[in-house]
Amino acid sequence: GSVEKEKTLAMIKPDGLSGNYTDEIKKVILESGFSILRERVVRLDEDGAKTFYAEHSSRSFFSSLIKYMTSGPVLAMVLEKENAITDWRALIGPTDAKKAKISHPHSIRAMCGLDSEKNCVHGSDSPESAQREMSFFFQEMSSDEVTRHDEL
Ligand code: DGI
Repeated sequence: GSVEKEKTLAMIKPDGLSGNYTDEIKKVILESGFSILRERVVRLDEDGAKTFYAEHSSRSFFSSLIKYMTSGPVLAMVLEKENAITDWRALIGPTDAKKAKISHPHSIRAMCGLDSEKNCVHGSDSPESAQREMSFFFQEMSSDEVTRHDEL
């Protein structure tokens, strides 16, 4: 039978793009068995960044986060493999890149992140977030296409 595949939204944040980490990160993605189904470079405006991170709107770091996320272009990607959501989160490592360098030295955030805000990459944290975030960046992906996990 066919392997159950799952999709997730990955993003290389402004510091990752400006620091020229894209090729290195894509190499890790492909070597880890993910397919990159779609990719798009986007310059988020303030409204877009606030929508993407709406769940954090009451946090003390929100305005700083929005300023950072609008400081330069990001690269959004749809990744696919079995257990894509969990496996991509594991690969990127903990939110705080400083801690990641100690506890998860081989993680992507350890490789290219700076701290708890400028942490280089994003990964959806649940199937619901993945669906919302893929639709955010790739409006042409119908919710059906986003939720179907068994094609190919
Ligand atoms: O899912 P994560 O990106 O690992 O982490 P999250 O959903 O808790 O937070 C979303 C983003 O918000 C995170 O990637 C960077 C920012 N952030 C989280 N915690 C802090 C933070 N930014 C600052 N300045 N300080 C924080 O404690």
